Amino acid sequence: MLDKTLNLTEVKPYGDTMNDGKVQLSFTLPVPIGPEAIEAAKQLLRTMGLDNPLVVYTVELTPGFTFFNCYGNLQHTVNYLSIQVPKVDAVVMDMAEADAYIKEHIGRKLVMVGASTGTDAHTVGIDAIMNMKGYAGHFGLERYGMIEAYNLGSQVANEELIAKAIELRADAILISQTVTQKDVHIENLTRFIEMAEAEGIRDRMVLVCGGPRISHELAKELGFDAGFGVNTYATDVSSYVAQEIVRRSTK
Ligand code: B12
Repeated sequence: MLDKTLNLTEVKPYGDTMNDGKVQLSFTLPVPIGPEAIEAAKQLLRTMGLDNPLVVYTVELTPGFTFFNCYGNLQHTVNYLSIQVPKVDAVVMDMAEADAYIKEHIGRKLVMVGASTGTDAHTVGIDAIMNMKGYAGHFGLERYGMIEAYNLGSQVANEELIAKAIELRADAILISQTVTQKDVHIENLTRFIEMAEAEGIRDRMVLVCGGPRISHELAKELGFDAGFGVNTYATDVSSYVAQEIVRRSTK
């Protein structure tokens, strides 16, 4: 709930009292532990715009490296009212509602094929969305009565995923990308879209990607229909895909 009595054009972090700007920060400096290290940390905090810098904890990680826990009062503010974030256009339904919606508006099971692609070996994200037991109290897509979910696992080549999606006549392809070092995810997702276009499935299937550094905005830029980041559940994906398929069929 938004506190409308605040000046939302100048929002600051909150700690003890409103607008005190209190921030906690941790970082490591490649210098030996000692008073000079603490002074260096304080100077950095001031440069970052933090008044009253306070180093509350230091520890030597290994000789020549010091870890810091610090507090300070942030001078900067943000204009909350000017913020516009591109968001996935869907009303989130729970599993029973999504199943009922698919039955009523589509009248058949939706087929969804997913994988963690390229060199990416992280499986927990795609499992959280697709596997029967799901994640954080939300069942995965395999549990849905009106969804046929195929989780191909990790390190799946784009070609393999596309071939399987064509074979299964999938309604949606779900890609997970966790490793983003040197923008490897951008490269891999871009190649996927190029292949999907070449195979003629770009507009036949709903293309979704997700991962800790994926936003809806980035996904759209790369040519996907939707993107999901952290704290996504199967309910978000099933609701979006079902409603998108209904939207497309009524166009
Ligand atoms: C577990 C783990 C591993 C395990 C993976 C085991 C497995 N079976 O998955 C192992 C040890 C194998 C591993 C290896 C590596 N890892 Co690792 N790993 C992690 C760790 C600790 C947790 C990731 C995780 O499981 N998160 C939990 C899930 C539930 O969250 P999630 O993935 O974000 O998923 C959610 C959303 O993003 C979204 N989502 C995700 N996918 C999808 C897909 C769709 C379609 C949708 C809709 C939504 C969606 O929904 C999910 C649920 O809400 C993270 C650090 C961290 N704490 O996050 C590092 C981390 C991801 N790993 C990292 C790295 C660098 C590596 C290695 C390169 C390390 C190395 N040098 O060898 C290798 C890469 C291996 C490879 N080829 O991919 C970095 C990535 C940094 C970056 N920016 O790229 C991290 C962030 C650690 C770090 N701080 O450096 N890793």
